[in-house]
Amino acid sequence: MGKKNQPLQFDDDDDDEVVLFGTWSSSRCTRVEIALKQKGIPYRYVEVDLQNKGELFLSYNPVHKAVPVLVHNGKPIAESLIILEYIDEFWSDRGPKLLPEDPYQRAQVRFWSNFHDDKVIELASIISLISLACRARTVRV
Ligand SMILES: N[C@@H](CCC(=O)N[C@@H](CS)C(=O)NCC(=O)O)C(=O)O
Repeated sequence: MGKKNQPLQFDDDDDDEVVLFGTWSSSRCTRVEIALKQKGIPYRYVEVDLQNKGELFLSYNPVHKAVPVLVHNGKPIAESLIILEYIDEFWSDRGPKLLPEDPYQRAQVRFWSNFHDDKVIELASIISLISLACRARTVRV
């Protein structure tokens, strides 16, 4: 399972080296962790400091510079929903299917994934801004 904060080393003898670059507060990273755990895929977790992204991390996601990034045998995959599809396709014979077979049910899963990304994350950002503002006010009083 996830081995947090261990140095990043690739093992030449291991055919399936899986490293997840994430941030503890990101639900997009959590959904990738849940998928890896559901499938029973061992992985190493690297916590990324979003205020100080290292060169290695930036080289894995130079376009968006965002977590999560899954590095599978040295090959990076970015964007949480694309990572989930990759996990489901590459390890199709392991654990439960992440996407159901039925097209209507697949559409439902995609609808709620988009809802999470468009609405829930936006709402969470607003709540955390309000809570920061409240905390600043409390300190001043
Ligand atoms: N569409 C992307 C969004 C990724 C994203 O925005 N990640 C945030 C954390 S939740 C991030 O790393 N932001 C970069 C930053 O704050 O500098 C996905 O689903 O993976």
